[in-house]
Amino acid sequence: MDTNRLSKTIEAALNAQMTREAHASQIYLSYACWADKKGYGGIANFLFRHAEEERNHMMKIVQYILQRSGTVKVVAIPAPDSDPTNVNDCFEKVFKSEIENTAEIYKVVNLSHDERDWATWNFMQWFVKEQIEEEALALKLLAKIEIAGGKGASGDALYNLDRDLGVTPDEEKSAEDATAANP
Ligand code: OFO
Repeated sequence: MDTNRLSKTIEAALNAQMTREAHASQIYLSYACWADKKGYGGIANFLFRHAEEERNHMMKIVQYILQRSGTVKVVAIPAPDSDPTNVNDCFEKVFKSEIENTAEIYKVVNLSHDERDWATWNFMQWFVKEQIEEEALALKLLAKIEIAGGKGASGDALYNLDRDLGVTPDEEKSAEDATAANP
């Protein structure tokens, strides 16, 4: 008896997304190591924490595939791109990577919709919401570096930015939780 509750197409798409989340984790890990080596301890701390978050995203998909009695295929993770050239470049790369990941998540959502696989569609909504927050967080990074001087950020501005990011929370507040008193 076939107990797999996932179609072959959905199973393959979920496996691919699982590897993409692992790839995202490696990207954050490599940028964190780059930042640490440059002496940006706060930025490194922020990126190390985010590498962990992406790893958690990967695990959610692993668990979901298993829960649906599908097969998880653990494959090689593509290497991250080259190191950033400066902090501005680092944050731009982070934003680009999140946008690309959102596009891939939407593809899985579309597929599950096409197949009327509402369990997977529902599961993927967590990721859709998470990406709103992740993109907002990445945009915040870009805004901060812009204030600190963009590509030319240095001295006190960069020092303060680095210190700030060391204590920046992992999660961005969701717009859904906003109220007039607490926007
Ligand atoms: Fe930053 O993304 Fe996972 O989902």
